[in-house]
Amino acid sequence: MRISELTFIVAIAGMISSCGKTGQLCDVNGHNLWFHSLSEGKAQILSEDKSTMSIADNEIHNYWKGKQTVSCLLLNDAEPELGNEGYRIEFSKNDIHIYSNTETGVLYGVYDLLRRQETDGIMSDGQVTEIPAFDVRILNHWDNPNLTVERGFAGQSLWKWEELPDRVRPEYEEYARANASVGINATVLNNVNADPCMLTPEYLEKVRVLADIFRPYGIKVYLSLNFAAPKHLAGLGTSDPLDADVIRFWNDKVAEIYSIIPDFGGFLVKANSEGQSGPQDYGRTHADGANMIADALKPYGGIVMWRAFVYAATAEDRAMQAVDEFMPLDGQFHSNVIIQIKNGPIDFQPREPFSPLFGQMEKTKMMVEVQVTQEYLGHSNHLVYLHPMWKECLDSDTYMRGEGSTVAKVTEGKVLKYGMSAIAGVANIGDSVNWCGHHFAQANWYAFGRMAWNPELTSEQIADEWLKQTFTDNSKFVRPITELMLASRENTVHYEMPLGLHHIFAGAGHYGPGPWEQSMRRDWSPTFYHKAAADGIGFDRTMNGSGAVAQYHEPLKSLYDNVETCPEELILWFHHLPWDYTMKNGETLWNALCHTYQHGINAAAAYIDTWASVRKYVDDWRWNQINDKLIRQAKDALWWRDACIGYFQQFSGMELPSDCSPVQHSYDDLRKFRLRISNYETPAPDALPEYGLIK
Ligand code: GCV
Repeated sequence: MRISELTFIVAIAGMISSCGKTGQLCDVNGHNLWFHSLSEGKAQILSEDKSTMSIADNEIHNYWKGKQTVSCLLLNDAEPELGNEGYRIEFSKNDIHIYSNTETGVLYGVYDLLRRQETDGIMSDGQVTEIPAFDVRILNHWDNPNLTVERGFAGQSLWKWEELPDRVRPEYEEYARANASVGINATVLNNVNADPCMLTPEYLEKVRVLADIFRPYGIKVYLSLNFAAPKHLAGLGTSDPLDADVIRFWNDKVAEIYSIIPDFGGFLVKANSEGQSGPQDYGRTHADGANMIADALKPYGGIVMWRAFVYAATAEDRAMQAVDEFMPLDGQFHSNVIIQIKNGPIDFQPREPFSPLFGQMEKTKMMVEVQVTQEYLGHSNHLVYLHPMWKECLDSDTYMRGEGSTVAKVTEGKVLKYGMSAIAGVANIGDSVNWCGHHFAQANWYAFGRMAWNPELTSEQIADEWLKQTFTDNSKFVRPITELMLASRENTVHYEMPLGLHHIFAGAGHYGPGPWEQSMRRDWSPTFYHKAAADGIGFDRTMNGSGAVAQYHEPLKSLYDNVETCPEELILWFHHLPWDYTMKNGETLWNALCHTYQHGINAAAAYIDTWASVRKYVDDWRWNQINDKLIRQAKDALWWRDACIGYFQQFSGMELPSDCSPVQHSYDDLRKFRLRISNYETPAPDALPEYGLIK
């Protein structure tokens, strides 16, 4: 082994006693995230010296409890196969060595070691090598300069723009540390519905402060841009991407940004979508727009993440529009453009098939965008562990180049050679004391990072390690709560929109049910998606309907097209079926709907009992807060079932099966009142909104 430089860190063993390990109960507010068992519930800011190596040094010094001496060895590219961020840990009886080419890789190795310490992963001998699957593992914050967070349910924005650059809150470094500990290496600070002010010198100076704090933790800063910035900021008469003044504006703006933030990552762009400006305003294509920005970034190594979330009110089937719009542009995007695609073709629904675009573009880099914030999954009131949903997408086979071309492999750049890969998660973080509004929502932030590092990890493994670090490693707690977490996403599908139903939320808040709602735009109306009528329910996307199945490669196209082979959990996504259609188990579609909803409400009610059974393993503060939210979740599940079944029953004319619990809310009440969610954006951090009157 060639080791060009050696940094030696001596660990002090046995310094910390831990709540988690000893089973001792501490009252904590959740602010310590998954560092709970390390830090005994005390917030810790690390060393004064903010170099990456000193941070690594301090983490070991403060938190390593083992007997072995830990040393970190910087290889300085002596082992190219480890890349820029990979590391190797070698275990022996007396020593542990962490090797990496870079300081960031060493830091990742240190966090791996500490995770192993808390989750029984320390080996007496042997070695592990870790290399991240995706190059850019990025959080997307939908945070606005006025401190609101679009679809944020954990208080206000973490970024206190009015205080920056002068006042620097400790949470900024805590955020960086949390991200580094799970391998997240990038962040987009502002909303994709971007305020142009973010690119002004005043705001860039604020961004610089955050970038400086994040840098030693291996995190690069990116920004969302407003495509009309040349008009807004420079007073140009146009933002046409082929206009010479516009091109000059972006070249100058990018040069300015790099003079302030030399390792700036690049831009995220939402263009010609939901009212945002874009190249089509000037008769240009998405490729024209993306390439113009990409060319400005290229000399500095920056990238453009250009979103494929586009749809128009006029289209027959919103689920088809990304493919229709982007496929003709395949091959036209420059090498530093990557198309950012939501996991499903509509919009982060509790269950969607994977977006067919992942199987279609063969000459364009693509990345997955998942939503960590629970816009459509009960906000920060419901316990829903999202990793199973994301993994379902990543493991889906696109058949782009025959069997095995999963979404993960395509976007990792293993099916077609990409040279750059990325994955994004829309953050669920705010200034709430526990960061995410619900203590269990922290698991989704954690899981996003772990998945972005290694999409092969199972949901169970991630839940298990998160629970052990966040609460206790006592198996009497970990076993039942892991099971609860693993079932939680499917249960939420069951009580919100089973069997492939989608987009049946009330109003713009996307919290409670609104199956009866008709918006001014049909593609925002629940009735457009479920199409419940006397003849049945479901959206026909077969070759006899919208034809969306044709956007999938065989054998999926035929599988989805044929009602006999279409997976039942997606049957109403692809088919419109009569109420008495016979399901695989012999019951009618109506009865299957009722039973699935019932399953969901029973499961949500059972969470309360499971949580009661682990009462003695959890501190009072967190146990009570979670318990309150579980009660709310069970009530909401019932409300969802009553609303949907009550509404659909008008068309089916069929009775609830006798083994289902009776509907408890009258249909009139359900129509008149919505589940109150006090605010479209940023409800009070730890508030438990009551049922209320919102007409
Ligand atoms: C940031 C959905 C959400 C919007 C969000 C949009 C997007 O439509 O409801 O709040 O806007 O997706 O992803 O751009």
